[in-house]
Amino acid sequence: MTRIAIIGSGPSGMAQLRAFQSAKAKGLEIPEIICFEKQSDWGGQWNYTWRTGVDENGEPVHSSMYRYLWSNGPKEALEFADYTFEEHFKKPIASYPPREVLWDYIKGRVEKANIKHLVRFNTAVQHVSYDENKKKFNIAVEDYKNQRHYVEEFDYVIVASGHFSTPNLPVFKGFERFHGRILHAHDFRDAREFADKSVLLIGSSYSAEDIGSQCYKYGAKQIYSCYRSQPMGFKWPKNWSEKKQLVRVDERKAYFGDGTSAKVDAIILCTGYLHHFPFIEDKLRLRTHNCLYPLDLYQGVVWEKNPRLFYLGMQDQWYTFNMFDAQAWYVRDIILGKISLPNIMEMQHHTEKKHLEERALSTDEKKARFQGEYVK
Ligand code: FAD
Ligand code: NA7
Repeated sequence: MTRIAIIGSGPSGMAQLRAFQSAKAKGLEIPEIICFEKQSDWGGQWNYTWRTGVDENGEPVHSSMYRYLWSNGPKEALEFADYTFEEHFKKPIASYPPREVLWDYIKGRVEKANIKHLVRFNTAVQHVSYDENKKKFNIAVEDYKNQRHYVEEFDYVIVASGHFSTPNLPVFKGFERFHGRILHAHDFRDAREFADKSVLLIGSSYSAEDIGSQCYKYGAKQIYSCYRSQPMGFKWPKNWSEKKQLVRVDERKAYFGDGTSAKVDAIILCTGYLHHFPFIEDKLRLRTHNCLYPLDLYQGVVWEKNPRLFYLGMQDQWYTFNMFDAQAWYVRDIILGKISLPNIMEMQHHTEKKHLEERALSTDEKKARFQGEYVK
């Protein structure tokens, strides 16, 4: 029987499980599916943990979410087509729900579909390779619960391991001398730690905006944020000041590109994440920065050089859950033979064209619309 491995049971992996279950419910024969998940529950980023560093099994902690995180986009823009918020909560809810509410919603759909038994929890994928002769993938995993290492063969592999977990950690002059705490957004959990403190945020994207707002809300004395390319440019409260790029720090002070300096107690690097797939052999490994149309992935998901391998959710995300659904249903239909793919030259040509189109987008609105078109 054809065997499919899904790596990760976050929203993307869950979407893939649901896509196959939906075909099965309609009477189609589907391949054997096994989803490997290194955490003890599904939900990916939404499976919040107080931990930082390594988890109970010694694996890098996956979730970068923090205690009081609320949705940064309206729920209307991420609703599943086959499972509405109203169906789940049995009443209308606000547009920007807190983290726990969204986790509950994501889980509701897959619990209804009864597919949790397809996930092998506490099982980290350690190596993926492809055997050209057999035309099969070998996946080596560590099953932490049963203390067992094993290798299994698969016909298709779908990588849904996320890309907001491995911090991008630039270093600035003087960091080694600084007396306060330096951390990355990935390790930020609770803003109360910074009450009455002066906090410096490096970066000007989602994490800087939201973690800064959390610090403000929970009583930070003073907030500085600094940007490399573009300021966020919002109307800040009195105790939030936006500065040009950090140049250096000493024991207590930060020095900025505009010649000013400020005393700070803690520095939070909101400098984004790396696409990091140490468990995938080189010839199958996606290498990209955070963008809307990565190279090497036809239609954003098909590994062009071996179209039995797929990556879900690897784009920067204006859309999330419904984009993962569109990708998962598309991948399912390729595997079920309902969609055929063009040859590699045509796939590459198409991807390069879209990648260049993205580079020409000059505003956030254009970027959001570009991804909206992609999802359609
Ligand atoms: P993830 O959620 O990252 O899940 C990947 C899964 O793969 C995890 O369960 C992980 O344990 C597993 N995994 C990884 N490596 C392995 C391995 N080697 N072996 C086995 N399993 C593995 N989106 C929104 O829609 N709204 C928001 O408000 C929002 N806020 C965000 C805030 C933060 C701080 C971050 C970091 C992201 C936020 N997102 C938000 C985007 C978020 O990335 C998506 O909502 C979604 O979680 C992505 O789903 P995913 O399944 O692709 O990846
Ligand atoms: P993003 O959106 O990738 O943004 C990273 C930010 O970090 C961005 O402002 C970058 O500036 C900045 N950056 C990166 N490297 C540096 C250096 N070396 N110096 C200064 N600034 C730097 O990551 P986020 O964490 O904000 O968001 C990721 C996801 O988490 C997102 O989807 C949310 O849902 C939550 P740039 O503009 O490139 O100059």
